[in-house]
Amino acid sequence: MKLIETANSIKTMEIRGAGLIARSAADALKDLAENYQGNSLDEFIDLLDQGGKTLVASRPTAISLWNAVQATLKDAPRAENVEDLRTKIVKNADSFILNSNKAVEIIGKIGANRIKDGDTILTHCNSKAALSVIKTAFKQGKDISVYATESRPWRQGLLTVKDLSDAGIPVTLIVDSAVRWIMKEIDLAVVGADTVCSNGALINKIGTSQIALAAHEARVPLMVCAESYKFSPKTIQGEMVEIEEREISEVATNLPPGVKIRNPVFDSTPAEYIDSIATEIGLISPYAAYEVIVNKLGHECLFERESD
Ligand code: RI2
Repeated sequence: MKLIETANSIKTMEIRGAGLIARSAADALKDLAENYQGNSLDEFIDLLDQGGKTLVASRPTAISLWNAVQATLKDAPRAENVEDLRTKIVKNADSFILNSNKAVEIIGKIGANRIKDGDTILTHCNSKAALSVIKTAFKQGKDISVYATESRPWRQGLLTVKDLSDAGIPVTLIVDSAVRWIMKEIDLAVVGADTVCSNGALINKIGTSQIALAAHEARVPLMVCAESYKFSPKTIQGEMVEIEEREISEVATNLPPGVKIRNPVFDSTPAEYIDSIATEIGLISPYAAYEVIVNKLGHECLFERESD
């Protein structure tokens, strides 16, 4: 079943990146809806609900996944019959995917306005939204260069340097621990987002908060690139974001007996270290996160929480 395959691929990180896992989840629910053979609305709703829960459970940190499931299934309580719900699910999934891709493009344009000719940019991990900003600035003819962190343990930095070099952008790979040393050459740090909390804190790839500290110390602005579905309605209700800890074998194997390993893959950067967040609805202060959640994601999203 495509939904189970998608959930497994998200878990094993064959499908990764907070935006892509969200779009894949919407697409998997669409497939589930299109292929439902029965004629019971209750059974159909249960199936979709279970499917949504399976997808959300595949990775715990990025709220984009939860928001994608909510956006796709939002009409379930109002559906009149199986066909009506099927049509609504397909429409919602298509519109989530379309808007998500559009958002990445718009963020590229908005964020690129903050990049000046001659800038040296630092980026972390592999964020489509952050890369959209950098590539848009380059396409505008700005003479820029990029430092990309390796991003242990998955080394997503290798994807980033390939993407940037394919686009013709001068790029240098550094190990994660070189960030503070390199910071004196950096004009702007640009990172993606897995979750933005209602207090403006950013949850992103492990190491982001160290980059933020080093940037703050060197008075280098940190710009976050986050579509509005990366903002978390759950945090408005006081929920903490669960930080995923992955398999320790991703870090090292064959260590001496008794040596422990931990592998947290995200960390939290407080709002005070963030200069701006480029979203598809404009460049905002991290302190405006609450308004994005309420105005853009809406009370409907908060209401849906009751059925969790
Ligand atoms: P886009 C990634 O997580 C990184 O933390 C990246 O900053 C974030 O998702 C956002 O990526 P992972 O899936 O949505 O590599 O901007 O753990 O592509």
